[in-house]
Amino acid sequence: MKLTDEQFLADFAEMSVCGATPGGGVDRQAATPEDHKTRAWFSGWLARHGFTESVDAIGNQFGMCELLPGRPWVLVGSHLDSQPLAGRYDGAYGVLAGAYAATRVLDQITDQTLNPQFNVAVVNWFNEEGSRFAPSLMGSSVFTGKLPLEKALATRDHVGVTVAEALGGGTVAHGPAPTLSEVAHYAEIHIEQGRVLEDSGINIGLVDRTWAASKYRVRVVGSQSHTGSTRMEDRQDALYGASLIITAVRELTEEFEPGRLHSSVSELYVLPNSPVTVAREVTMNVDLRSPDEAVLARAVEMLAVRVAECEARSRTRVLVEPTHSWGLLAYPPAGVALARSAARELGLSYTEVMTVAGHDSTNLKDVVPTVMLFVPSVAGISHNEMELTRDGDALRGVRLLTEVLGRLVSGNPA
Ligand code: HGY
Ligand code: MN
Ligand code: MN
Repeated sequence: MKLTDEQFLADFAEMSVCGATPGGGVDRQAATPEDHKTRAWFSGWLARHGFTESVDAIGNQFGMCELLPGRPWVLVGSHLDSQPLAGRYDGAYGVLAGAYAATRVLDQITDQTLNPQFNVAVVNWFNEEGSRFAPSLMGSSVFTGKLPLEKALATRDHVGVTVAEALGGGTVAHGPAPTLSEVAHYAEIHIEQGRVLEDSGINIGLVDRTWAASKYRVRVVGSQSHTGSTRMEDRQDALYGASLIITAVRELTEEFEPGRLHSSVSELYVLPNSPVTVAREVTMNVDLRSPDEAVLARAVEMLAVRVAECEARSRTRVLVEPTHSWGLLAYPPAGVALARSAARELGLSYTEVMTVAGHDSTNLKDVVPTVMLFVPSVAGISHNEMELTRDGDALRGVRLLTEVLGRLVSGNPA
């Protein structure tokens, strides 16, 4: 039985029950019970639709269809984990779209309208979000050799649980998963998480470049004391020092033309976090992004100067540790050309776009011929329960991904 568009929407709604939140979103941070539940749902879906499941040592989940034993694989997918109190579409849409595209390509092979040159696998990359376990893009970073497996498995969440322990709570590595050297192509579709497509009324984004990103962990070390009795001039208030840095990070964007630098501090841990005790230590993140590497480098330099000023003013010690970064590498032009040709054939409107967010394809594109597609996000809202991609846009994306995947699997990009 061939899978219909209605079935896609029904499957998406059913999957979205896993980790559902009262406000209409999902909360499935990596390797939590909610993530394990979603993975188990996907595992059942793969089994019902004829895929063989395998899971590698970092928890990347593959649905494999080996058509030509020994031949390389075309991978298609995204991620099922989410941010806290997040939307239903970020990542999960791309995994289910990939599964449907793969199923439809397999139907074409069965019908003998497509002659495969490669094997096909759908992938759910582990911990793309990096909210519980930093850094983000963890599963695809291990897969592409950018992050050592042991380091990833030993990463702790903020209550001290390791990735290895959390994965063990519901995901057991099994089966021969594809490895990097066995992958011929990668394709991913994702919601835009911005509003370029919606504002211009265009169906599809052909992702040709990515913004660069630099992320840091910042520790502000002060001295614990009484909030009432300690003289102001004696205080070494870590939370005051952190608040000066938070303001400096935000105000850094005003030094550049609008849209050249995005900056944030979005995570804060305060010790001892008590109403009557001046904070002795604050740990927080800093996230800087730009479509221009020179702007990013300048912002990093300026931030170092401002952090030193905040440090002196608050009489604290500030330690800045880089945690994750990526450059402004382009997506392979051949993949963009293939996607453009496929969109044209299907009569879809399209435009080249930069991705501002990171994706698993950010990693894959550096080592494997990669195609990255966007569908519109209503009002550009993401990492929010209100995140929405309209059904028509979601279904158009599945059609395009099917066409792209079919061309990759047949070895015929034209
Ligand atoms: O953009 C990010 O940092 C995330 O990995 N999506
Ligand atoms: Mn995502
Ligand atoms: Mn995300």
